[in-house]
Amino acid sequence: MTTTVFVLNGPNLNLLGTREPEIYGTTTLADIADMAGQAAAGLGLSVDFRQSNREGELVDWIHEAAAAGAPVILNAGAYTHTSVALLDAIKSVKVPVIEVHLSNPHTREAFRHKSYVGMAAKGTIAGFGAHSYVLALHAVAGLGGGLLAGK
Ligand code: CA2
Repeated sequence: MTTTVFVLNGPNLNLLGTREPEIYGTTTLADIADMAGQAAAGLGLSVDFRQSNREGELVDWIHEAAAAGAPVILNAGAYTHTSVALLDAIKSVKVPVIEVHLSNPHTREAFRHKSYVGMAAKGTIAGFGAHSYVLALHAVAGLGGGLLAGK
């Protein structure tokens, strides 16, 4: 059976490719969804790719992934740096959650250096643009048979 990976994207990422190309590039979120789908297929995985501007919806989707036994790749956008609710959600589930970022928050403003997501994530991939998502899928594939055995 193919493992489905939930790829969850937070606020404003729907605007990718339209503004701040010097930071985030010109790739759109739809482009990233395509790239992720292709990379996943090559790894024997499938992706359920979503975006929301609402914190609670991201929390609900983490719960949904856990109920489905699906690993999560999460770019929580700015909620990364503010959301105790996302931290608690990640801590509450046994499926692995991998934090991804397009940019490297540690080379940016000080307020981006703290990650609530990273406090509970299995690991973090940041700074490789859209390719961060592909690298995260490789990380999920590398978890192999232990995938559902807990974090
Ligand atoms: O580098 C990343 O992936 C971030 O998660 C992106 C977030 C930022 O708050 C994090 O610190 C790092 C921002 C996403 C906003 O995306 C935009 C896209 C186009 C135009 C404006 C914002």
